[in-house]
Amino acid sequence: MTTVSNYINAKKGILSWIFTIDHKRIGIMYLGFVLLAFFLGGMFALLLRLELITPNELILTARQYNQVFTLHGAIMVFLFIIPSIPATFGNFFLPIQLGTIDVAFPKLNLASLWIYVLGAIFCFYSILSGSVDTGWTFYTPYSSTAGGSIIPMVTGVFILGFSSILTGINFIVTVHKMRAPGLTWFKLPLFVWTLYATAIIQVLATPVLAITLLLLVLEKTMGLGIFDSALGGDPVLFQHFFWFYSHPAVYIMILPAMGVISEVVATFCKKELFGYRIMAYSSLAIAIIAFLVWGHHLFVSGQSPFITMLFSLLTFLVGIPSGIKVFNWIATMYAGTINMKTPFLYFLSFIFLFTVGGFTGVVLGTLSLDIHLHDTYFVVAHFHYVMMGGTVMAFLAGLHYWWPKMFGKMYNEVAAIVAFVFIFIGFNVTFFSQFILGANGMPRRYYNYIDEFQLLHFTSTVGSWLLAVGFFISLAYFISSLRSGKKASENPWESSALEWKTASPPVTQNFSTIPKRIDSGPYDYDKA
Ligand code: HEM
Ligand SMILES: [Cu+2]
Repeated sequence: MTTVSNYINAKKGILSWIFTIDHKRIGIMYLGFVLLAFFLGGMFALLLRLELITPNELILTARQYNQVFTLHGAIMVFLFIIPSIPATFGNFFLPIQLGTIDVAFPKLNLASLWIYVLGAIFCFYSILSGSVDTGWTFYTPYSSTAGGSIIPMVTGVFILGFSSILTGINFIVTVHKMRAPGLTWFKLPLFVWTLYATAIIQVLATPVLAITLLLLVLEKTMGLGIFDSALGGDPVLFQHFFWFYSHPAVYIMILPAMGVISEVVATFCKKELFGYRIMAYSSLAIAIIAFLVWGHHLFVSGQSPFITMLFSLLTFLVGIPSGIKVFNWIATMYAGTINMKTPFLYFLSFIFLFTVGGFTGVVLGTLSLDIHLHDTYFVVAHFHYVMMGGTVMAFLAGLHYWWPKMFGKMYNEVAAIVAFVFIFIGFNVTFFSQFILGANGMPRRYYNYIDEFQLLHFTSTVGSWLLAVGFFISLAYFISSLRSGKKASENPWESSALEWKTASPPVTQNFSTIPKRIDSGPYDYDKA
C-alpha cells in the first residue's frame, strides 16, 4: 500500500528534523519543548503546593521553597507560556492561513528554535549549579547581592528573548509579504491578527528586558551602581525597566490565545465571527495600551499619587478592547449550530476563567484595593486565572482543535472530556481558594503560615492534584492517538478556515496546489 507523502514522512532521519526549515516541523519541535517546560514547571508547582499543605516545614526548607517558586515562575513564563502558542501553532498555521508555503525567513525561523534551546540550557544549568531564589522577577537589590547562579539564569532569559524577537520579526514580514493574492487585511483570520499584534510587542518590548538583565549582570560582575542602593543605584528603576517589558509580555501571552479562541468559536458555532473588524482593531488596541500600564506593578513602591492615579486609569482602559472580545465571542454563539466537542469545552472554560481573571485585574488596578492585596495570594490567584485560565485553556483548545490537522490522527473524545472535567474543577479548586487566602491577608512567597489558613491551603493543594490527574490523562490519550488513533479526515470539524482545505497532515508545500487567489474570508459559514 502506497503511503501518501506528508510533512512528517517526506524526509526521514533525526537530522532532517534538526536542520529542517519547514515551518510545520519547527512548530512541532517547539511544541515538544514547551510541553516539556510545562510539565517541569508543573512538577515544581506540585512541590510548592505539597509543602503548603501544612503550616510548618514539610519537605522543603525556606531557601529551597524560594528556589522552587522562582524556578516554577521563570520556567512557566519564559520557557512555556511566551512561546506556547506563537512558536507552536503560530509557526505551523500562519503560512497555511496566508495561503503560502512558509514564513518569510525559514532559516532564521530554525535559528530562533535553536536559540530558544540554547537559552533553555543556560536556565537548566543555573538550576543544577546552585539555583536561584529571587522570584521570577529577579528584583534588586537582592538579586544584585545574592549568591546562587543568577547570572546563568538571567543569561538564559536574555538569550530566550532573542528567539522571541526573531520570531516576531519573521511573523511581521510574513504577514506583510507572504499573503496569497486577494487575501487583503480584512480577510485575514483573527489568529493572524493576534499573532501580528503579538509580534509587534515581541519586537518592541523584549529588547528592554534584555538591556535590564544586561545591566544587572554588569552591576553584579563589575560593581557598577545602577540598581543597588548600596552602590548609589536605584532598586525601583529595576522595577520600572522589568515591568516595562513584563506587562506588555502578558499580552504576548494572552493575545495569541485570543486568536485561537476566535478560530474555535467560529468553527464550533458554524457562524461568521460577530464584529470581525472591531475584533481585529481590538487586538491592535490591546498591543498599544499594553505599553502604558506597567506602573500598576509599582503602586506600593513609592510612586507619586498623580502617577499612580494615571496608571490606574490606563489599566482600566485595557479592559475595553478585552471586554469587546469577550462580548463578541459570546455574541457569536447566539443562534449558532454548536458542536459540543472538546475544543469548544476549552473555549467555554476560557471565557469564564479569563473573565474572572480580567475582573480581578480591575480590582488590583484600583489603588485603594491594591494597597491591601499587593503581594498576597489574591495576586497569585489573579495571574493564574489569566495565564492558566486564559492562555493554557486556549492552548488546550488549540491543541485539540488542530491536533487532527497536525498529526492526521483523532484523539479519544471521551477521555478528552474526562480530562477536561478534572482540569476545570481542579483549576478552580486550586486557585479560587487562593483569592480568599489573599483577601484575608495570606502573603505570597511564604512557605509557612498561621493555622487559620490551613483549610484553604489544604483545599488548594488537593485542587492541584486534580489538575495533575487531568493533564496526565491528556498526555496519555495524545500519545495513544499518535500510536493507534483513528485516521483524521481533511476537515473533521467542518470548518471553513483555509488550513482545513489541506490534507491531514499537510504536504510539505502545505497545499497540493498553491492557491492562486483567495477572495473568500476566513469564516464564510453563512455563505456556505
Ligand atoms: C499547573 C498548575 C499550577 C499550580 C498548582 C501553580 C501554583 C503556584 C503557586 C502555589 C505559586 C505561589 C508560590 C508563592 O508565592 O509562594 C505560584 C507562583 C507562580 N506561578 Fe504557578 N502554578 C501553576 C501553573 C502556572 C502556570 C501555567 C504559570 C504561567 C504560565 C504559572 C506562573 C507562576 C508565576 C509567574 C508565579 C510567581 C512565582 C514567584 O513568586 O516568583 N503557574 N504558582
Ligand atoms: Cu501588569
